[in-house]
Amino acid sequence: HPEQQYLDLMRRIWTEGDERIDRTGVGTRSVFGPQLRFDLGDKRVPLLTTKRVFWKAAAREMLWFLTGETNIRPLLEQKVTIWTDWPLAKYRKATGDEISQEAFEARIVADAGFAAEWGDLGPVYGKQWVDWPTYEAQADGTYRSGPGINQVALLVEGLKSNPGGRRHIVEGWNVAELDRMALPPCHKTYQFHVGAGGTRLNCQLYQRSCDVALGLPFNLFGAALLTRMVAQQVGLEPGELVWTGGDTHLYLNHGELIDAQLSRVPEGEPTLAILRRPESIFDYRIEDFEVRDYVPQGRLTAPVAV
Ligand code: DHF
Ligand code: TMP
Repeated sequence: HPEQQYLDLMRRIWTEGDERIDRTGVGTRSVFGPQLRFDLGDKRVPLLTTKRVFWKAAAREMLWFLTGETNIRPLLEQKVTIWTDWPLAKYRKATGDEISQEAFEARIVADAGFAAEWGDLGPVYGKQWVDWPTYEAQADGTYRSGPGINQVALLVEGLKSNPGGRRHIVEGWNVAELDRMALPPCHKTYQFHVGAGGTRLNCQLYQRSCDVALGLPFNLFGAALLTRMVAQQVGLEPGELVWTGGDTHLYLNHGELIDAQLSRVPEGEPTLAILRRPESIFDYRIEDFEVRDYVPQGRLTAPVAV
């Protein structure tokens, strides 16, 4: 079963990983440079069955990236709370206000001014993907900002005009702006590749830092969804998703989830149907996606390290 790769990676990190104190202070066990491969043919999708994964939240996050948004407000309006912890920590630290997560989220949704001030993550994925900033030198030696670059639009155009290209990349790692991001991008580089005699679209994601228990299930589904959307837009069949991790870790306080998940056996093969072909890569809606044959085992939860 393709999911066995995920469980094997989890077991290897937990038993052989190098233990260290990480940025969050929680501590991790970590390995460097593992790889997972998933065949996306026949609508197969890497969606874990050994625990329930809220794939719609991952899909809504991916659609949010494609809008260029970096404020969590549109996510919260859709009840997606996976990004709340970071703005919330910043707000509490800056104001000393020990507001609850629920109250903070409600206020972001209700109050546009509050959202503008406290809900923005900085120039993260969405901004870099569709509006990478440029600078133009002026005659007097100063710089003025130029038009942003839409990497995703260029990707689609490039795959159509030059399928054999080796430069089909969407990059989140804008070195000049890292210090203004709530978190520097984890899933930082997506490279696309047309294979199988020009018929299939492959994608390799390089993820510099990976929380295997909480983040990776979302990241695999998100990357598969992106690949499917791009493939549909350029008229190719989905090929292979290759996932490569940098610092690939398990947090030391995730032991209960890990023990429970490693005692389970993958069951069934979920598929992802895209019900419509929108005009462009930027016109997909959540209703366009349907996951079929997904019968996950029970939910497993663990605290996220902030
Ligand atoms: N920091 C850390 N330490 N790990 C992460 O995975 C992570 N992911 C981020 C931002 N910072 C991060 C963005 N993505 C969850 C999943 C993905 C995600 C953030 C959080 C998460 O908490 N998942 C839970 C709850 C899902 C839900 O309520 O919808 C899960 O059980 O999958
Ligand atoms: P870091 O910036 O110190 O590497 O911390 C980021 C943490 O968030 C790390 O545990 C990896 C995790 N993460 C994911 O696994 N996937 C994601 O999509 C995001 C945003 C973060």
